[in-house]
Amino acid sequence: MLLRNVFLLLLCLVAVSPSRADDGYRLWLKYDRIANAAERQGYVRVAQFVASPGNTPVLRAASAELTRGLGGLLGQAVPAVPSAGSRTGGIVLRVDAQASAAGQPLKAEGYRIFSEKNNLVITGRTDRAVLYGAFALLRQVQTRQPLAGLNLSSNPRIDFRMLNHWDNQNGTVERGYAGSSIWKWYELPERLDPRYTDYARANASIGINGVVINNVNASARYLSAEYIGKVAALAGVLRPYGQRVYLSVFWAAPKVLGGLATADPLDPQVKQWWAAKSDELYKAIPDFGGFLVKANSEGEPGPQDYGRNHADGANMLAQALGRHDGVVMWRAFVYKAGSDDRFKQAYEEFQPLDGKFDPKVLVQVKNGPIDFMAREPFHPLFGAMPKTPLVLEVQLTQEYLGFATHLVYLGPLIKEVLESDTYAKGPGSTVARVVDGSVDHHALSAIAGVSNIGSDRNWTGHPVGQANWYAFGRLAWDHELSPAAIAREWTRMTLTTEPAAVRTIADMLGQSRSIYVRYTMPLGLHHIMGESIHYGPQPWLAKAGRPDWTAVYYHKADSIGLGFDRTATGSNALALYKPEVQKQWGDARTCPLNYLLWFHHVPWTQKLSTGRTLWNELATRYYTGADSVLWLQKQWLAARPALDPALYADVAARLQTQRKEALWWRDACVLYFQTFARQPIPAPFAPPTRSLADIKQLVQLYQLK
Ligand code: BDP
Repeated sequence: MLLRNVFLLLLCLVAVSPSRADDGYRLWLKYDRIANAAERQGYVRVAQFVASPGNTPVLRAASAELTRGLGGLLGQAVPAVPSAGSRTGGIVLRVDAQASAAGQPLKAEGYRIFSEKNNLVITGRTDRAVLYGAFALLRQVQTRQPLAGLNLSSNPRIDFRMLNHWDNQNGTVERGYAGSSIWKWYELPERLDPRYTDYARANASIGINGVVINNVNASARYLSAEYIGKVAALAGVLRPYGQRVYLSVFWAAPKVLGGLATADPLDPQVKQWWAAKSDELYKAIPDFGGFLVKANSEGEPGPQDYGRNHADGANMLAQALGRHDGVVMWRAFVYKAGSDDRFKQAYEEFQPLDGKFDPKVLVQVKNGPIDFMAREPFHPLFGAMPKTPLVLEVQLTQEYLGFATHLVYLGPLIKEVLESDTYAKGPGSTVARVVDGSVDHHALSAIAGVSNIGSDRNWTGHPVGQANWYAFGRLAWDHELSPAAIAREWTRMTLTTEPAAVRTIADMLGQSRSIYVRYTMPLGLHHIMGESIHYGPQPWLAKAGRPDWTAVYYHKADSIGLGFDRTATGSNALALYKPEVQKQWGDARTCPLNYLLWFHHVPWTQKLSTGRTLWNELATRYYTGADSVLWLQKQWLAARPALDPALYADVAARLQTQRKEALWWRDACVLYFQTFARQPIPAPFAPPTRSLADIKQLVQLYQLK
């Protein structure tokens, strides 16, 4: 009897666990054995060993990744050897100060992969370049591209490719939805969680080379001797993977830590405090990257507290870095209470300072003028500060895009900003080219993504959040890549290589952001989400700590119409853009519908280019947007046979929540705006079955303490 039971139990176990459930920990670096034997053999012929004559920590990391990755993919050991000798059929890592591609010298981090005497050579001018080449070669195999005869080269278009962690010293993450911080400050510097290395590998695989490890709302603690030791330990893990560590700094640190009476940037003692602090940092971390600063923004202290401006503050820090090879990234996310239009404030404070910044300073600008909305016009500072290198900051953590609950692939959002034309130096002066320095010939260039990474086993909470980390890195390296191609690449590496499923999933990813916009803030609506938590709809929010934290400030619904007039008859924020851009958006009759309510107060009865009135179009978008979540569910179901069961179930469940919450958004917004438009829900859509009061109550729950 006992034996029979044991037998049955074993049978059950075999039946329910055909393979180890995919918990997402390995991200896109899965390296599972290629199932098709013939395909595998094709790779085996050209990847029999990895020869690495150089021996730096970075090259050792590259070689280890290749032996691990190829070993897994090919299902057999791929040994690392010091030199190829007379052997062929392997991979050779070569640092070559003269390395070039197509007759052009490679950049310091650019790589080339080519065939030589029946070996594949991965070369570049630095060991970091070779590391990036190693990951590129692995990507070829993971996405099943041929290796034989490969001739591939790539240069990064932007120098500093940064992840900004909004992680706090107490382990929480500001706007983090994937658990707590991955940094374990109380264990550092003695214990180095193995997860740090896997994090560094993932970053390196997509070309990220800088990590700001703490929140922009910074604690002074990180600048203490005790914490510098901890940060140095982390820097030691990231260094072999080509990543430098940066710190967000608390402006008043000289007071809090140094006991000074002031943090005035022009005070000699303050200057001296920062210079000594920089020396201390560089002694512990010789390749320390520099400082990120949020000052005089949302209550943070800053130079304006002493009657100085942002340039005074940033330049003082740049001078404190002195001879060290570091930079200051100074954020332009500032807005004051009481202005007629928050849209204009960063521009008004920063644009006049163009030309006043130290050469080591970059000004970091969010993609849009308000705050990481699901769709924003590009920030008017892009193209308006030709003498200052600008960092583009995008948000990967989905603060305003459904947390880790809604499936939203951000590749299209990031690309949309990069492709926007500022017309700063004529047509083609895109945000991408402003940021990569090519429009104004800057020596420094940088891009930053606010991280969506946390302690959840799968790193990002929503499995598709991984695609956002991935797409950010790939676009930071090369903004010419297409988000669709990146989605396919990520899907192949992470989920499945089955062609029909790859198409289905990439299609879902490609549509997901515009679906989200449709059921939350269509036609250019913005900032109508739940107060403080920024989750769910709250378009009726009329009272908050400040007027520009309400929803009514932005949508301006009244009996006549909807939207914020930012033309000359309104706040005139549109005038901050070049005339060509003003022309695109300035006339309500020709303004693209995606931006309409960003710039115009449009009558409810106004006919739009779709042939519908504003009210009918708005309702149609809310209804079709919410119903498109059903389409996402159908697609996901269609891909099911090609997916790991645990992963399938995880996303399927999140999609159910997404559908439910898309209906909240739809019902909340159509019922609320209907009180102004006073028109019926257009056919063929059925009016919501609940009342505005019902939905308010539901959403209000999220505001309860
Ligand atoms: C806002 C977030 C806030 C951040 C701020 C920032 O709600 O938590 O501190 O951005 O970027 O969107 O500084």
